[in-house]
Amino acid sequence: MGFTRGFSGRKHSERDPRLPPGQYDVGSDWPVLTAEPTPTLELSSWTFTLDGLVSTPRTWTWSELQALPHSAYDGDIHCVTTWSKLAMHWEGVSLDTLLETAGVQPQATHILASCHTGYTTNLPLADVTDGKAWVAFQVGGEPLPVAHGGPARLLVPHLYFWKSAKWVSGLTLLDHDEAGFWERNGYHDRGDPWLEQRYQGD
Ligand SMILES: Nc1nc2c(c(=O)[nH]1)N[C@H]1C(S)=C(S)[C@@H](COP(=O)(O)O)O[C@H]1N2
Ligand SMILES: [Mo]
Repeated sequence: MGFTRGFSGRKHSERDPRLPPGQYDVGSDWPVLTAEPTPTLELSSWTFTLDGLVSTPRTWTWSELQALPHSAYDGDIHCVTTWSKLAMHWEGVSLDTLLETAGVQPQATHILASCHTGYTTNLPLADVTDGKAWVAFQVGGEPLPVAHGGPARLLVPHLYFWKSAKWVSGLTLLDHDEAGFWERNGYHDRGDPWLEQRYQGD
């Protein structure tokens, strides 16, 4: 309550503690940022594949993915162009579940995420394990809209949102780092919003 806040001495200008430095709250808006044409993907032919340094390369169909345990993310997302969207509710399948099924080889250190559209983004394996990343297909209790990556996208909310590849088609596990689309074009390799890792050299 603003009333209580006033008495506890908080200033009106105080930033929402959920906003990383340099970010603003978009409120109920949700900007769409897409570099490539938006695809139309049929659920009947949709797949998600884990390959590279896994014990068993695996491909899931839409119904196979849906049959796995779902898990939720309640929290915020942060775009490098300075907007953040707070208190979202997402559902999907944890990447832990998928990686466990495929079996991660011990040499694997990084992943390169691919999309049905050709977009790519790279991440350290440690940033997509231990409950930090999802293949997400619902937001706010509704199917993920196509413009936002539906039917399914990668969701890695603790990093800038360019890491959350829309229309994700799979991850390749690697023993080295391989730059993705924006990372080759000047964006930071890791993209931690709390450290303002926006561009190479930040
Ligand atoms: N396939 C694909 N995924 C993408 C992008 C893109 O251009 N293509 N843009 C990224 C960027 S820069 C951001 S900020 C978010 C935007 O997601 P939104 O359009 O759902 O807000 O998607 C990320 N994932
Ligand atoms: Mo972005």
